[in-house]
Amino acid sequence: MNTVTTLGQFIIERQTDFPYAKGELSRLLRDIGIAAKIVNREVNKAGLVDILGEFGTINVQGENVKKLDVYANEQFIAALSAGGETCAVASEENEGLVHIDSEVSKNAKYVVCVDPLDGSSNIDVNVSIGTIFSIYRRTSFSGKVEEKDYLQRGTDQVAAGYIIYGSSTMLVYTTGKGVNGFTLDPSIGEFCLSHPNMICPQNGIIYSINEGNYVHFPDGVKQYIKYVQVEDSKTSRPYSSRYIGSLVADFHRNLLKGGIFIYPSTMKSPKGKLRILYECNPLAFIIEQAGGKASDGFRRILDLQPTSLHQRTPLFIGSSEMVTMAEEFMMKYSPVMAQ
Ligand code: AHM
Ligand code: MG
Repeated sequence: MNTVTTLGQFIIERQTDFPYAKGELSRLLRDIGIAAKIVNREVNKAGLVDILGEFGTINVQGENVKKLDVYANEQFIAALSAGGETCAVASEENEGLVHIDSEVSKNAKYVVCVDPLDGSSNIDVNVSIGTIFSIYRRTSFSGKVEEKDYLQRGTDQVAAGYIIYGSSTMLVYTTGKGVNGFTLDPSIGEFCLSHPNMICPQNGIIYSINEGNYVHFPDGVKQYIKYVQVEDSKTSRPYSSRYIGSLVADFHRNLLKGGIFIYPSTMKSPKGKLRILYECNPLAFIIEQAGGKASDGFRRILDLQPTSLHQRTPLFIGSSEMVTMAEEFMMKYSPVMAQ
């Protein structure tokens, strides 16, 4: 008989990976799993209830906020507050830190970054969306958590993961000891281990980029796109272009099948679009743990030193050999951007 390992069981079994752990991180991951199930329930019935559409506010990035984004943000903050293992949350939906001041939480040793509902422009059209999270140890020892507790390099992440609300719902995470994926079985309401030890193929035949922005791309990216479109049977080119417009979904596909996702700097967004703390770092941690690579075109994403909560960076992420190749194009054709 096949035995099923639930996320809860798996987390507890893996607690021994951290000899001095007291179970706080396990409880924190469990809290995230609970919020994911609640958000999943709402995402699935989004077409049925009046929860879609513009919420009428503009988030800190200057973008329209949809109702489901607000809901997901509230659910993650509520689950993390109730769990008591996090003292503050940095979210895409909140300009400043959200402090959790309850007696149990205020001395908690972890801080969490979250993009509660990424790819929100896809909500209305029934296309996959996701949640991305990242966990750090707080660096200060007392008092209120400050922004500087968050301005840590990606290499300092304790755990990171994402939830994809797709044709099925999956939670994928790492604590720095490989990557494991869990699929939600709606009949029992549990995430069950379905993708143990996920490995990203070193090479792939998929490239994902919003090619509509081509004229605004750096020369290195333009030349790389030309390269992937040339016919060459030895390297299986031309590659296939796949772009969903939901980072989590594009990333997840490339993690499983091999491929590269690029969101470069553009003339409109010279620093790129995606945020370091709650989009790029968590996915970079996961891809490296799966044997892949993440870069800003020149530097390893996990080595970048963030200086503000909502800071952006260009992102080249996926199969290691593809990312290395794209970096070579950047160095050759856009060397001035390396500074
Ligand atoms: P969001 O956090 O506001 O949803 O924006 C992030 C999304 C990513 O999911 C996706 O990769 C990217 O924005 C798509 O941007 P574009 O429409 O410019 O291609
Ligand atoms: Mg986002």
